[in-house]
Amino acid sequence: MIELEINGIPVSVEAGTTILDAAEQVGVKIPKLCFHHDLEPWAACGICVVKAEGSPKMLRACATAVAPGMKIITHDPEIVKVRRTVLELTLSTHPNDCLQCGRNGNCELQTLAEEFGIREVPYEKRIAEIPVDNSTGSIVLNPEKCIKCGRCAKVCQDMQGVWALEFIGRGEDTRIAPAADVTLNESPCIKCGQCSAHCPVGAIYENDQTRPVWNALEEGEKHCVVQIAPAVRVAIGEAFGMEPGTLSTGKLYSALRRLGFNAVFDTNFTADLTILEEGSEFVKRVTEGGVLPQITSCCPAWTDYMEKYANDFIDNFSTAKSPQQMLGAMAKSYYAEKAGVAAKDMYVVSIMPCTAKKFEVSRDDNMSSTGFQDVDVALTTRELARMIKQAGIEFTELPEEEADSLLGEYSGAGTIFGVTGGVMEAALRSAYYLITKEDLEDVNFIDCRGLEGVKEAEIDIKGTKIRIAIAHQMGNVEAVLDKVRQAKENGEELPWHFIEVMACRGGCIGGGGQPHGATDEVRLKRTAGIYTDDEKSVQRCSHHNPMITKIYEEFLGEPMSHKAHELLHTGYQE
Ligand code: HC0
Ligand code: SF4
Repeated sequence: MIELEINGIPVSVEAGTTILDAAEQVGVKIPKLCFHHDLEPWAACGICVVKAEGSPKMLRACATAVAPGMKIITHDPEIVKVRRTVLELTLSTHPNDCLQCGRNGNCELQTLAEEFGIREVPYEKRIAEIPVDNSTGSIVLNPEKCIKCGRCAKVCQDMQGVWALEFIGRGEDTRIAPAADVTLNESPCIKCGQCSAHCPVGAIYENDQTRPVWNALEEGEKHCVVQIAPAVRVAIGEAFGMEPGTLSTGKLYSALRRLGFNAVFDTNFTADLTILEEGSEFVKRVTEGGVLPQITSCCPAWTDYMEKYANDFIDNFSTAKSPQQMLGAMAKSYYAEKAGVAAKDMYVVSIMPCTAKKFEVSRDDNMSSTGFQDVDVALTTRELARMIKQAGIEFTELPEEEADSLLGEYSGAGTIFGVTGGVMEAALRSAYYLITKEDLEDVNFIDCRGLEGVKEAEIDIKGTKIRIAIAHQMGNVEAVLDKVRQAKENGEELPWHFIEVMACRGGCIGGGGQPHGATDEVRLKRTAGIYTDDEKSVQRCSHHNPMITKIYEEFLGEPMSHKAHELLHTGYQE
């Protein structure tokens, strides 16, 4: 342990701890802009400067490790003056249109300007005039607002391994853009939205589609139904001051009814349906000698990545649509029939923790046999939080309601889709039954859980050994794919039979459309909320969801039936 003093307070921390983290441990907050706990520090902005006794120059707290006996001063008039200058210079190249900004109220620059009492900026205002890029339909890049902190590029390169964003230009003209200055849609971007989740200001944000949803609700011409994704329920509370991980499912159902939706459904229901389809597909591949390893396809950023960069795995991809798409297809067929509404008059909205889901709804291959796009609009958790506020709904005071039963009842297996390893764990719970016709005594697959980048396990299903891998955070995925490629090339035994991939760290709970401020601490709290939901569920396995049984009996026939294929399966671009 290293002993030091911060503002005269003795502190003892592990070797390698930065001054910034050591200060946080004694309740001293050092301002930061380019630094984010997910990323390696690179000391770009200079706002975190501190003094160390005996050091001739100020140190950057984010990138300087503590040393024994250090005496650090984090705040004095001279330090505050330096920080103010950093802020004033940043503000001199930043527009003053906070009132119309998507980050109004939770912008890190705005907060600092308020804390420092900035009332005027003594430097000439120089705003870059570069057009807004909304080419992806998922995320919007507004270069005017960029403060060149570099977080977005770092997250895209280091965490996601995508390299869609980088610094281009020199000197004053340096800016963040896709390489070669193409549009985002022409770039390698996979629309995961992690850049928007890490941007401290309003330079990259979700494509706000709340207007068309308001219009549909106001006009009342369409039968509007809504679904909520697994991970939304443990994060939306944060937008209303609740602790990360607070389970808000019942309040969400009430809020959506108050917004005017005709029916409130749950994506967890179709997560259960996905397991029956994808689990049966897996069992078929294993028992009948299909292409292995089977790879999950429900994360649209991962699907985009595979189609662009890992096309050799196209036959490994599960053909099961994602739960979001399945719910749309079931709403416009089974539910529409029951409700006596024509599919053309249905308007399906989904609330997702994800920006790439906006892209998924418009993929051509998700035009189902209903003849209509499965889901009309996908909103992020952040967009729904704004709609709830606009409607004057006090979210924390809402009563707990139930979802509409036809497409709303779910098992614990459905809810754990929201965390890394959850789709695999849910699939294993049912694959065991599908292979043995017996139920597991213990449904908890602990090896599937946690934030380790790649998790592996071997499961013995009454003599059939199934090897699985789970990867999350896009940058961790290539190594897994390479291992499969190598085994194939060398004619060796495949390392795994089944692989789950989620593009975001922690799975969907860490999605690019979730409330800002996710760190591993927050991700773990959201994850705990999901497992609580699983544990308190009456049914823990998808095949025990009574509404799933009913839907097969009444409508789909059996998993992988012709009808199920038409409605619930898809294909990928060569
Ligand atoms: Fe997910 Fe999903 S679990 S991708 O992370 O499979 O976005 O929450 O809705 O569709 O269910 C996101 C979350 C979903 C889908 C489900 C899957
Ligand atoms: Fe990179 Fe994801 Fe942002 Fe695209 S959405 S620029 S892939 S971080």
